[in-house]
Amino acid sequence: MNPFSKLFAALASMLVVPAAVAGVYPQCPFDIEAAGITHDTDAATGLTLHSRQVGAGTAGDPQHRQVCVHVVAGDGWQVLGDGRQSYGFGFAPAEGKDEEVMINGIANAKFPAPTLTFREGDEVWLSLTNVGMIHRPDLFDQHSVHWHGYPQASAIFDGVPQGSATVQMGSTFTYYYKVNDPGTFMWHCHVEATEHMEMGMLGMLNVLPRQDGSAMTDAAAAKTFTQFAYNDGDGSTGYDRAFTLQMGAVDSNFHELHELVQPLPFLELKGDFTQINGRGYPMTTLENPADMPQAPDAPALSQQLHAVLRATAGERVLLRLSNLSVDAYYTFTALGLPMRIVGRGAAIARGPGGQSWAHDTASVTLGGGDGIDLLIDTRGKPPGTYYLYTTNLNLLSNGAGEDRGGLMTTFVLQ
Ligand SMILES: [Cu+2]
Repeated sequence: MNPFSKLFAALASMLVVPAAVAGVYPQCPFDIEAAGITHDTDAATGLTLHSRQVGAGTAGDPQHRQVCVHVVAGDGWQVLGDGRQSYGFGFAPAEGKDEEVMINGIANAKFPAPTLTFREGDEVWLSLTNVGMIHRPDLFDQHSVHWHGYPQASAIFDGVPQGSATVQMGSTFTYYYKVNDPGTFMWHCHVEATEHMEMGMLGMLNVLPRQDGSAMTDAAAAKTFTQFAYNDGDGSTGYDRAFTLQMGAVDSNFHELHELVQPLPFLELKGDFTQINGRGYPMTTLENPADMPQAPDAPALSQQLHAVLRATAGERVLLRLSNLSVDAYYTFTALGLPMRIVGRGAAIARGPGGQSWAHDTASVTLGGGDGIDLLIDTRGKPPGTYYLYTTNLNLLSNGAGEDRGGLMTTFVLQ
C-alpha cells in the first residue's frame, strides 16, 4: 500500500468509527478482572493497585510485581481550616469503567492526591484520565503525572510538558515505570506547574526497599526490624510503623481569583492556609472521616487523609516528611520527641564513600520539593499526646482571622 493509500485508509477508518465507542481505556499487561489478580485497596483513599507476580526468579528474570493503577485529574473543592470552601485542581482514584470514569471524576479531586506506595522491583502501569475542569469550562488545560525526584530514565513518562506527553481532556494516557529506587518521593502534575501545583495537584509517593521482609538488627538500637526506609544493610533505617506527611499551603486569594476567572497573581503567591496532608489544624486530627466536613460543592469527601500519628511506647516510627509548597520553606519539629534524619532527597543519609551522616536534630527545614526521612524512637518516652508543628509560628493559623491552626498535628503515644 502506498503512503497515500495508507493515509486514506486511516482517514476512512476514523470516519466509520462512531464517536459513541470512544471510551476510557487504561493500558495494563493483564486483565485486572481475571482470576488470580491481587487487588490492594487503600482504606483511606479508595485507590486500588491491581497486581500479579511475574518472573522465573533467576538473575535474568527476577520475580517482581506488575502493578496497574488508574487515576483521574480534574477540579474540585476542599474545606479550609476556617471552614470556608475553596476551589482547586487535583487527582482522584478512577471510579468505575469506561465512560463511568469520566462521570464519576467530575469535581471529585482529592487533596492531597492519593498516596502511591510501590515496592522496589515493581513494574507500574499508571493510567491518567483527564476529566476536565467542570467549574472552569473556559480552560482546556492538559494534566500530567510527574514523579518528583525519581530517577526515571524515560523522558516520555516524566510528565514535564516540554519533553513528555500531556493528557488532554477526555483522554487517557498510561505511564510506565520500572521502580528501581526505594525512597520517599512526591508526585504532581507538571503542566503549568506553579498554577496546577498551587491549585492542589500534589501527592506522596513511597517506594519500599527490597530489604523489607528480611530481619535485620540495628546494633546501635539493639533491636531487630523487618521494615526499612532504605536498603541500609545494617538495620539503621528500620522502623515499626511509618507515616507519610505532606506539608503545603493554600493561597486562598489565588484559588478564589481562579474560581472567578480572573488573572492569577503569581508574583504575590503566599499560602495563608498552611496544611498537613491537605488539612489545617485542628482538622488534621479528625481521624474519623465522618467528622471531617465535606465541601458543599464536592460530590464526596475530598480531604481523605488525617494526619494523626499513633504508636505504642517503645516503637520506632518512620516519618516520611515532604514539603510541596510552591512558595515557602517550613521548619518542622516534634516537641518532646527525638528526631533522627536517616534520609533526604529520596536517598539514605550516606556520603559517596558510604559514610553515614544520619544525625539527631531538634528541627528540620524543607524547601518546596524537599523530602526527609525521620526516625522517632519512642523508647523511654512517657505515653501522651505530643505536638508536631512548624516553628514558623506565624503559619500556625487558618487564614488571617483564626490562630491556633495551620501546620500542626498530633502524635499519640499509647
Ligand atoms: Cu495539571
